[in-house]
Amino acid sequence: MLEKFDVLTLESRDQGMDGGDWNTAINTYLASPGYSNIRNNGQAAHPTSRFLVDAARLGRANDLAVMFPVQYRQFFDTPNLLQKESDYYSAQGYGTWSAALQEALSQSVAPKPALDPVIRVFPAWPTAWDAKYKLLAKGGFVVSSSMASQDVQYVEIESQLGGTAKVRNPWATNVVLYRNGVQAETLSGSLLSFATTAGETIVMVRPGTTPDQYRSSSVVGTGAKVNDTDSNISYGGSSWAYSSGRNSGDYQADVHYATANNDSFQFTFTGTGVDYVTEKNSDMGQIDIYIDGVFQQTVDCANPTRLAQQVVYSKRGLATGTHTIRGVKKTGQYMLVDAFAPSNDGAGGGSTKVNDTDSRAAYVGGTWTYSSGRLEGDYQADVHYATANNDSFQFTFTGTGVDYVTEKNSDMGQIDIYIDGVFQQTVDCANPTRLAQQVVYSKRGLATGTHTIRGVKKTGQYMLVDAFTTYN
Ligand SMILES: [Ca+2]
Ligand SMILES: [Ca+2]
Repeated sequence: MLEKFDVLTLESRDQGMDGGDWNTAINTYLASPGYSNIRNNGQAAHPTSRFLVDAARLGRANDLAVMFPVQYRQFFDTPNLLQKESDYYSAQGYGTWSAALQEALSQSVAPKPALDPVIRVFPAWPTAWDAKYKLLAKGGFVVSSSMASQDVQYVEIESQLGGTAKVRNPWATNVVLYRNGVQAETLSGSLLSFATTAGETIVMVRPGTTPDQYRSSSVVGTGAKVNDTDSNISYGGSSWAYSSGRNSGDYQADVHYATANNDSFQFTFTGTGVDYVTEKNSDMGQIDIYIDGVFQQTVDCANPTRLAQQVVYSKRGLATGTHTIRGVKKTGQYMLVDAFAPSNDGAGGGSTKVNDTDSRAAYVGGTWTYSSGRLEGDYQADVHYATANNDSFQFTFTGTGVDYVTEKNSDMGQIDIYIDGVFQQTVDCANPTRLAQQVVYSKRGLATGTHTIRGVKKTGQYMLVDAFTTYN
């Protein structure tokens, strides 16, 4: 597709061919509504907006560090992630979303029309985000590269058609080429050019490093699935086996499985949430789940028939940072790991925690009581609680998402949750032990504006409200 900045690119700038137009392009970008709305005000644009593609073409990595999380909220409004457009569902936004991701990760752009394209790795990728990719570039070059700790580790080019490859040097050093695994020439300069033959694989590294040392660089994504083969997953115990080429619908057709109780898995991720993805079947059973070493709950993977890619446990609302999820096999013949999906909901940027005492929270019914100075770990040490079924709370907020934060305990039960008056689901706050500041319900992807979340007590002795977290 022709982009707005196909005739004025990072290569036009770096090869001195922009004729002074680069500054005009940047000024136009900075003056655009997309910049003020998405970048400065945290308001997501329509899913089909190409503004993030423009930002990537202009090399605006720092802007995209803000805008990718803002715009991603547009894809959370339905369980299947399709975009709801009043009377139909659309997948169109994924095209522009993925185009922006690709342009941030990898570009092959010419300085001017009719000149040769130049491959650039991570031209607009936020440097704080470790990433690894493989994407097709112009000229039949399949490019892969990895960024870890703000450092481009290597560049690999698979030449499908042969011909000359031009690459913008991602380092300020010379570059050593390995051709089909064998060390070859060393190149210097900012713009690298070298011949390739069809079918040849060329790996580029800095002097003093080798391609092999980067083979296992880890990927920690946000929202994307991480397969069970990832190096950030460790399998504890002696009964683990790996099964690939499965026809059960698993992610990448493979799983790890254990047969001994107390064998365990652990996945380390960076983000604010995680999904554990596995199969359910009649020969599977219970798994104890821990987050950061703290027991959360026992999940049950038993089901009369086999179901693939089941999210049997989700955690949200963690502090931004590195966390672990651990599962311990308790019952059943098998425990499986298919994949994980670490997520980042933007907490810490554009999220606000609101205490249960806020004036926007309304408590309806005759049994509501306020309890303060609690020692249970509640937010600001207080909660509101009700004891009668059908008593309800309602919280009105402005934003695109909300978390309902409460306690879980053995004397708590089910709550029906409504958003803007529409029933969403029944959540269950029952747990053998008391757990504070639990996100029992999350909503994302609402249209920017004013919304309400309402909870109606259905079962249990108590229904509590500790806090809400709102998202811009
Ligand atoms: Ca898998
Ligand atoms: Ca509170």
